[in-house]
Amino acid sequence: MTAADLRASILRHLTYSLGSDADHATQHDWRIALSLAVRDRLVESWFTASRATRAAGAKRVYYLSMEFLIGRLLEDAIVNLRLEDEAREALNGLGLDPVTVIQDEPDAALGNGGLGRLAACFMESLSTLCVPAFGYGIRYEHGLFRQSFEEGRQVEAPEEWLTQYHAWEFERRDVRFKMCFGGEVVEEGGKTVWHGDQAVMAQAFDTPIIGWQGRWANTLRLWSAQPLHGFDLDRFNRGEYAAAAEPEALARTISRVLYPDDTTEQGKELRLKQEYFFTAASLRDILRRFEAEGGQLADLPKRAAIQLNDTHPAIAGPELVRLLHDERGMPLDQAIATARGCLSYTNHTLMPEALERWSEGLMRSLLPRHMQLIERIDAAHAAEQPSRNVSLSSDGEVRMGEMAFVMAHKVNGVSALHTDLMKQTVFAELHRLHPDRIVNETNGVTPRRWLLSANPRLSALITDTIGEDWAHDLEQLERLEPSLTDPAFLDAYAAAKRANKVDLSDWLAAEYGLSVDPDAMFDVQIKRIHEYKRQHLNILETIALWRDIKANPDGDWVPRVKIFAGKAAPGYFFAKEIIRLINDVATVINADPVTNKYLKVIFLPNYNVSLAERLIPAADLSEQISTAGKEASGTGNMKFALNGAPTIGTLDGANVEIRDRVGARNFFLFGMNADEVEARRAVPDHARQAIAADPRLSGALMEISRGTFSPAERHRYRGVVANLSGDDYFLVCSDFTAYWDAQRRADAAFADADGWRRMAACNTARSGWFSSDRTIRGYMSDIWGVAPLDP
Ligand code: NBG
Repeated sequence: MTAADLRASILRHLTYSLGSDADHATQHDWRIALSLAVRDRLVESWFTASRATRAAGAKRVYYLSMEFLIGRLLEDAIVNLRLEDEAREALNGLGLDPVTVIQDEPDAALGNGGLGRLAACFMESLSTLCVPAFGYGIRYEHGLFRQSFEEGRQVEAPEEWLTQYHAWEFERRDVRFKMCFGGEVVEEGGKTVWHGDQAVMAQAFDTPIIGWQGRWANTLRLWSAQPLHGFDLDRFNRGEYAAAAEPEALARTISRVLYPDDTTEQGKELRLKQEYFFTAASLRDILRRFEAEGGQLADLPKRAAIQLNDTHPAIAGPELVRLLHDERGMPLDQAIATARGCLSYTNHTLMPEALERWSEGLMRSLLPRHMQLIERIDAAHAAEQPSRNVSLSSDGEVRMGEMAFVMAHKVNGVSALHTDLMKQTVFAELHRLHPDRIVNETNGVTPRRWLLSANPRLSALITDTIGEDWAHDLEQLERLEPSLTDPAFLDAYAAAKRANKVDLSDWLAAEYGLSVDPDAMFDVQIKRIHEYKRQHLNILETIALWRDIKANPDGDWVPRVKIFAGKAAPGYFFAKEIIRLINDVATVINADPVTNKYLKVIFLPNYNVSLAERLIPAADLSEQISTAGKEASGTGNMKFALNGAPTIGTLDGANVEIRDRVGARNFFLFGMNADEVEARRAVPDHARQAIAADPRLSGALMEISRGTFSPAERHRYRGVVANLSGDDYFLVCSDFTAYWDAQRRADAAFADADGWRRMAACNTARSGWFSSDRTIRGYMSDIWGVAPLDP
């Protein structure tokens, strides 16, 4: 396709799809017209892919996930279709600025954090690798809330991404399933039948996800909840307008909002309904497709690999058994074995509060047949494993992690350390019974979005140096190794980073009126706000540094800009306190004329995928400072390393594997490891001891206590200080001194400009293994048993 073809197509869509006249078209109109023109190109690959899959009778991957944090799609599609030059030329020719048009797209935030973004990276890699796959999830009307600050406090507003026309999706009015809840289970003619008493319709919306070079596209199928019948005309005619619309409003509630929390349960009943709704609709769709293609039920595992992304879709176990046994007459044992042959489960966290449990009472009232089947599955497992010491429900609760484990043929962790800890802790007993079931698949990120399109300058340098195959074969980055001692390469590498930092500085100035020095170290911590991720460790170190600079303003300080971004769950009080504290500290430090040229603190609002794409290429230092044993993997850590920001971090999650690959000299390690964390926690008074031993730490805590950052309300952070100097479960104080020392090592390293650029470039050259293409290949061979197709 030439630029002229694309331009013609844009104009055609502007006129005939949007009914808009070029003379009066808005930015939004042009963006939609461009999106539709690009979408036309990808539909061809989409059809080719599904024809090839049917012709080969190939096994498909079904990725069930409550979250797909896809972000913007237009640029991804343009890059993967290799239309960058054509799009730029066509838009310029129409008098439009390509960057502004692309940035006009809302960021689809249908996820909370790492788990949802991983699902989006996986979808892109599955298409890149030409693996037949569907992603299944929920088409939330409101994605993750929009965050702003009022006097430093987080304020949440609904995300309205769907108020704009969503150009990428196709509504499938013919793909609708009736989903039931509640009711009763009866025996009818020797069969067990569940009669639900509430029902909603699950309506499919499809978004094609295009892979590298447009060779293949898979479908992201999101379910929207709709009423079975329109509205109540009788009531409407009686003038009861609100009541007439009630059934519709109730039905739609199910796909209204994404639960803004990745660690605790909320709105229990509605959440369980959401889980069942999308899981059951997806299974119905999978079986319909399988039967339409003439498959014999016993062969289902040969044709369908169903991946459960965390426990949210774990109800798939009993539901699939129900569909096979109750609805299709397969004997129960065989139904369990068949379901297990299809299902596999990824665990994404060991945090106890995130391992879902549902009260048996709620389960019985919402999903009465499933509760019976869970008991049958448990009994069958007990019969197979007489020495078992674990059951699917206890203390009146159904344990979804155990259930997913028992119903899966493979269970995976997301980094080497996390997988080991799974075996030793939460799944120790089940691992003893099924020693071959747990496998590791260390996470990865798609290099197309996270390097090629997010960082065009570095990408161009890499392509100039080793050719362009790295974009789909990231381990080729190793071939940069000889250039790591080439001054010309390192100069160009440093120039690309500096230009990215200038871009970010300009944007910070334009958007927020902040002025930062692009030659300072950009030290970045961006992720959900959570105590285990320890943003408060970072801010304590910032306060201590500020005090040291103040005490010795003529010292040889390395200028730093501390950048934070991230959302706290609305109900997570302590995390919101941390946000407010960072904002308060920023206000005081940024206004200090003595320290100003050395230290700035910025908390950017409304962190999302697009903001990450802007920050990561400009970062110098990547903060990955979780309490060891708590971060399952991390994927931001990989994006930073790939973009040449060395990590300051603990031996946690995938940090361990990143350090092994980039080399210990190119990673600022500090702190206790997972075993030491457990031992330290057993020391009574560990926090007080740590505070007494480090005057910098006690000084920083003292500033907070005395109200330096909250002059109008001196005791504002009493709770934070009490937590840190008391229980300090996440061992912020005990790791503080080691963290401080690591930061000073980072300063010294940064002051040596040549050494630093080599270290940064080493991170890029040695991070090729962290591609989600590699992760997907691992799932294909270890879990799914699927092969790529050749379109
Ligand atoms: C998150 C972990 C991260 C991990 C991602 C993706 C949840 C429940 N877990 O460490 O906290 O990288 O999953 O695996 O979101």
